[in-house]
Amino acid sequence: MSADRIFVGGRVLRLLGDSSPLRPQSLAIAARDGRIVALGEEGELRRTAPQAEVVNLDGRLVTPGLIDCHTHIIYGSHRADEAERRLAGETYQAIARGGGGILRTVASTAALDETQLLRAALPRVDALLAEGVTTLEIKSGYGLTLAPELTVLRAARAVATRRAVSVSTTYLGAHALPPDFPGGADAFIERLCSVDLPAVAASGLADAVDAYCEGIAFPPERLAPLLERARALGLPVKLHADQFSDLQGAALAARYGALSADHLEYADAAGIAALGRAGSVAVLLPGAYYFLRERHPPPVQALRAARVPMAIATDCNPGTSPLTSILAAMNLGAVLFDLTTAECLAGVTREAARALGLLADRGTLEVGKWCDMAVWNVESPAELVHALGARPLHQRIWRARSV
Ligand code: DI6
Ligand code: FE
Repeated sequence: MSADRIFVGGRVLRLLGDSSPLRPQSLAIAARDGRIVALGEEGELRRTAPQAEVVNLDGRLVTPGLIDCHTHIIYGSHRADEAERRLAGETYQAIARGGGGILRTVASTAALDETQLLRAALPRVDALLAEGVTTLEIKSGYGLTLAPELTVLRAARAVATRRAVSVSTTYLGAHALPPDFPGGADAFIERLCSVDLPAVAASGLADAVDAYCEGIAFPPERLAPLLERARALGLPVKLHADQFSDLQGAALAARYGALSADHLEYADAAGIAALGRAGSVAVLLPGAYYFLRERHPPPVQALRAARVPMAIATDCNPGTSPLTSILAAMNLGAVLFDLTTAECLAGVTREAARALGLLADRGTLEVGKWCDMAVWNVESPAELVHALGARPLHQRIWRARSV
């Protein structure tokens, strides 16, 4: 198939999976209609498509476009005051039980309509795009009940109409128990299974379903029916699992063939083995770990041994991870979780795509995938990881267009 655009002169990291250590290749990349149609030697690609537009990358390092596979970027207001209270000695869990936490953001989110939510989120989205992000996952969850959840999901979808980025949406209805819900947690989950989840599925506004399996949220036995219902409705599942204690969230996620289990600080050996067998991705969220001053890092060595793929994401949310830098997330992953440069880079490309069920389409530079790329002003891949506050992006390419 003849190309309409050829990117030449790049030192390309394809992130194919055999990429440790990372060694850039001098490769030209030909695209047509936004997808990669060939990778190879410049002269050869030019000969096969003499009419194609040629873009010279001048020897720069090229990676797949970065993917932030876990964010809650649509929300009402900040909670910086709660961060101050935590530093003064209160715990995240105590603040949440006292009416702060997720429920406070639910209230500030309900105060905004879809347009206002989108407007509030766009500066955060722009910060990620300025670092080479070309695909962004956005969870609902600060709507909580059906109508506001649909509003949040619509605002999430609208991001992709306002910016050159792909958005993958996740319904997180089981994020917190609405105060005074008649019948309590059992009745709430029953309502999600019978009404909210089917309505969200029918709306087409969600690409996956997530749930918050946590002491301050829902225990695994309550969430099992919800994950089962999601699968029956044809939606893949994800799970916030084992962040503050070992609730056997990893095993629950694996049982439902989850695309990913996220956090995993306290996941045990059986849970990790189950994730390995299920092919689920471990999404590590070092921003939340850092902001909460946690001391118990996720079992990275055991995840490696069990061959569980590891992704890294910002978890951008106002409570536990007000982080809008995927490069900082990579650095925190390296410094706090001992991840290698290759793991950090794969964690925001190939494995992040896998965590969204989108690996067939993106996450590596291969024929047939979207031509989503980040072009960097750095010599070596390690510079992308081992810096904070640098602005190394030269150019973001989304679907073969420089944006
Ligand atoms: N994701 C979440 O949704 C929660 N933690 C996490 O990693 C809670 C976020 C919040 O406190 O608002
Ligand atoms: Fe989260």
